[in-house]
Amino acid sequence: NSHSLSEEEIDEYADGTVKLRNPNIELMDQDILYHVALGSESHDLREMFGDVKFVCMGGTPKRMENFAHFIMDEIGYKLPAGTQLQDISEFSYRYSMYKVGPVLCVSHGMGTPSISILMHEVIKLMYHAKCIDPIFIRIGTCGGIGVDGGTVIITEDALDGHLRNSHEFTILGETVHRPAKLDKKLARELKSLASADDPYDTIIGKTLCTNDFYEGQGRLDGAFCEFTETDKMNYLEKLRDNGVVNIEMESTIFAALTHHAGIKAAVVCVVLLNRLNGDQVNAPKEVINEWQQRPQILVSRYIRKVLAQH
Ligand code: R2B
Ligand code: URA
Repeated sequence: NSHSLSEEEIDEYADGTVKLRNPNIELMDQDILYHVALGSESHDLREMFGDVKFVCMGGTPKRMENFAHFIMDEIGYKLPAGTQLQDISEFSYRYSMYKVGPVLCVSHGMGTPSISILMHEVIKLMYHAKCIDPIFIRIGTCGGIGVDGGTVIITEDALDGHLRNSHEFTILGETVHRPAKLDKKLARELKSLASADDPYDTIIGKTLCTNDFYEGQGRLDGAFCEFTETDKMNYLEKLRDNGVVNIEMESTIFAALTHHAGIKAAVVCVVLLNRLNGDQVNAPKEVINEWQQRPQILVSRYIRKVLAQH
């Protein structure tokens, strides 16, 4: 019939493996994933990564190492006798990567350029390894807008600095926009796994993605500031009126690249401070460390639920 399929419907017809929307790759003798210290000929990527179902990424190497140990306990995964968890990308000196059975834990650094490089290589890794329907989840930190520190936020829509639900690329000197779409169903499912017993809130809302932590997020405490506190508050209130509940620095590119690759994705961040009350991140280190486990706990509930269904 003349009914045309939406992009979501077309995804369901795929065999689940990650398709590369780049014809050049299969014509190459080898593909070196330089920044994660892997290669399609130097490593048997299918053997090493073919069973990956979840790709969890977060900013820092340490947090992702902690998550790898945590998820190992949670899913009851046993490393082969006599082996230890290893940073697969150790010798890139750029990112760290740990594999715990079906869960790949990768650090992505701060901001768009850093996570963008990593995502090109991890999406190609999924392709070379022939992974079936991998789900990507970013586990991060953020500033809240009218939301207290310790709250967990699942991103509903990722907005750029102009409040557009897309990511702006500059390619060959041209501006290109790609939709920053996350999987709404996945977001709702994650939200449903928040427990009434959790001693903190888990909410869904819009996320602003910026290219800077200081002036770019309306902070008064950077090395420079050429706006007033009133300008700042007007801006934050405008964000809030548009449904924005948090600010971080990777969600639009993360959403745009996963969507472009046909990969289901979600962003789950913990709030480090309520930006309506200040700019400095001044919660004690132990408190922040505990807060950073909260997105991991939610994602682990999701992973366990999915694994239990198979
Ligand atoms: C959240 O925290 C980092 C800045 O402190 C940045 O990577 C982000 O998105
Ligand atoms: N990460 C951000 O990008 N902004 C904050 O305010 C806190 C963490």
